Amino acid sequence: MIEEAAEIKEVFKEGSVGKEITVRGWIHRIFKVGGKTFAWLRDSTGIVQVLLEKSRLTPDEWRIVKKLTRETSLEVSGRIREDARAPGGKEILADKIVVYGLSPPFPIRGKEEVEFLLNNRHLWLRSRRMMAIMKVKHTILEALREWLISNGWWEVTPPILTGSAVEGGATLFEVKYFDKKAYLSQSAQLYLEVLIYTLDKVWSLTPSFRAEKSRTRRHLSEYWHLEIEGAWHDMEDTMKVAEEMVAYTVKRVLEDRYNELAFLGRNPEKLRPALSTPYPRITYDEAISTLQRKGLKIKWGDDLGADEERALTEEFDTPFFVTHFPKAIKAFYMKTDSRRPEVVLGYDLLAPEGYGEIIGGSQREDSYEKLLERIREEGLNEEDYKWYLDLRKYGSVPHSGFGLGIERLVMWICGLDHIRDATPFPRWRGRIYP
Ligand code: NSS
Repeated sequence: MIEEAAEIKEVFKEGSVGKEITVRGWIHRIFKVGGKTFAWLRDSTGIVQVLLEKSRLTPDEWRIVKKLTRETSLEVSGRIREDARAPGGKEILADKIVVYGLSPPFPIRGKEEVEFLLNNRHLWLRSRRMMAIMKVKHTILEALREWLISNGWWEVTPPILTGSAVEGGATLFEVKYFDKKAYLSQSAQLYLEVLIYTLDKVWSLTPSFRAEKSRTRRHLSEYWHLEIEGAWHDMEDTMKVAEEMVAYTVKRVLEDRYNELAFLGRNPEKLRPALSTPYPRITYDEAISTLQRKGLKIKWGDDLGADEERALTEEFDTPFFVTHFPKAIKAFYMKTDSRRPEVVLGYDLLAPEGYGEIIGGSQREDSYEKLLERIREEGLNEEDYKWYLDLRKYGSVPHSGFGLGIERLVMWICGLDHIRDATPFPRWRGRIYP
């Protein structure tokens, strides 16, 4: 077993000055002045300055100190003392060091182009920027789970290998499955719809795959998808779930990750309006009039693209819903509005400041005949959806659900201008390294 060491954050606790401590991590920065070497040591909890002096170390240790480089991993023991110039105002005066892995010159120095950093992603992930984003993402996932579990939603585990499309054939990834064809899941929705007959209110967090042809700032080909499905829930019921869950998540991030947001250059205060619910709701019809008023070329029946969404977000400083889209631009499973059969009981939740859609949801068609009709209209293979239709045959219930793109949420909360940094190993339009 490897002996225990303290976390670097311990150095900065009150009353730590004068105490002996052993910490370990990687050298984040190093500079040598005269007979002294200053190494900033990094672990996941912080960065501490370590002062290495010849007089306090053995000749063997000092020989190693002279070879120390950035990203070398090491363990240091010494006394904590105050130093106004050190990060956090304290440093460790080293009495002992053990080097684990000496690093040759680190390829990333600080002024590299995006492409270079992507090609060295496995090393760039050690940066404080990526660390901050990953910590925010952790807190987002923690808060979402917390909210769902404390509100009585059951976590379930749908498959990734699937036999049919949920969100249309255009973005399906096909895989060879023994002597058959299968697909990578675009959404767990159809499986969650099965499971509400057992558990009423279910949710899952899974990877979803979309073979998006275009390269945009907000599309990945693999992303983390949080989905919920509730029996006895109409559209409005799940909109409430969406806004409460998002508001709680923002609250938790502001409580726990304020410093990370600030480090990322995100103004945390811009998120504060999102703490108040309900979020505004506008219909698709209203969205179209607003866009036309703003001079965009769009007519009733067109889908809202990134530009249209961005223009709408200028109207709000919180997330907001757009509801009742035309049936023709939405998925086959959405229930139509009985008062207006040309629109569906579907909604998107858009994040402000230009971010746009983070959630897509709807009430589901619960009539066997109507669903069958929609499947035929869309030219889908009836045989593939036989089991899905059965759900409307054996004790159908009104039900609704939604899917939230985790990286979209991370992007907005962190204020990122590209979705790729919302995930450590981004995949988009053919890119699969490392
Ligand atoms: O296509 S969605 O709008 N809706 C569904 O997949 C439903 N079947 C979910 C459900 O009701 N259970 O995708 C849901 C969300 C969408 O709002 C985005 O936030 C995210 O998934 N999404 C993506 N994120 C990143 N990259 C891509 N390509 C992407 N596509 C959707």
